Amino acid sequence: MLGLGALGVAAAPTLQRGLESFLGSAADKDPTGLTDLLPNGGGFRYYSVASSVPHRSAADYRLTVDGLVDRPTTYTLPALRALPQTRLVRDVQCVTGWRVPQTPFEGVRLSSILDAAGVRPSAKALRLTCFDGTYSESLTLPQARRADVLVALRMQDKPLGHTHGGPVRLYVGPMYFYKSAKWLSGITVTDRVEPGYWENRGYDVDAWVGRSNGRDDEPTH
Ligand SMILES: Nc1nc2c(c(=O)[nH]1)N[C@H]1C(S)=C(S)[C@@H](COP(=O)(O)O)O[C@H]1N2
Ligand SMILES: [Mo]
Repeated sequence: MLGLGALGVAAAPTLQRGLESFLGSAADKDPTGLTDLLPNGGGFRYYSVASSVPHRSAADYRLTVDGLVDRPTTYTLPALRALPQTRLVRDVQCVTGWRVPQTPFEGVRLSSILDAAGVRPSAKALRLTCFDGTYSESLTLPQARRADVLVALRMQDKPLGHTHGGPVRLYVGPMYFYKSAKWLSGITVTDRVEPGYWENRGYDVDAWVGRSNGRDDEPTH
């Protein structure tokens, strides 16, 4: 009882603040799971909203594709490696401000995984889940089918290490880095967008870099 009461008191001022000040304080305090600068991380920061994340080896990793598809599929890591690989080099941009220029990512286009599964006509979106047991993300089908969205197996021309979400993470090139779910374990095709972890906490579902989360970097004419 005492614990619940204390929680209520602590939560009230937070709820009274609007989204803008939430996002403002987000930029200051960087609440999106930052724990530390990675040693030799080349500017990357380590993020995890889960306090500990199990390791998945090349032998025990699985990615399931299910939901509104004709052919639900489970991929092993060798199966993903055997598919055609696409390499993209873009700037990584976290919504809290840090940026890593020209970072190579390599993996299987999400669109080809969706085509192989046979997406049903009623489908509208994807729910992405992670083997940390906590994080989730979402994409609309048109977003997921873009050529710059990958199921990534490599980053910086190396196999994805555990800290960066290995062995497999999502890579959403045109969006803020929170869309790029680490430790990817599930792709479920759904009939509507189900907001992900940070989106349930005030961040934009459509997270285009420079055109979301209170930013509008379009040049004025
Ligand atoms: N599973 C999971 N994926 C995640 C996150 C997380 O906490 N858990 N954080 C996101 C955020 S906010 C960022 S900026 C990037 C950070 O990726 P990095 O740890 O490889 O730098 O991962 C994104 N994907
Ligand atoms: Mo982030």
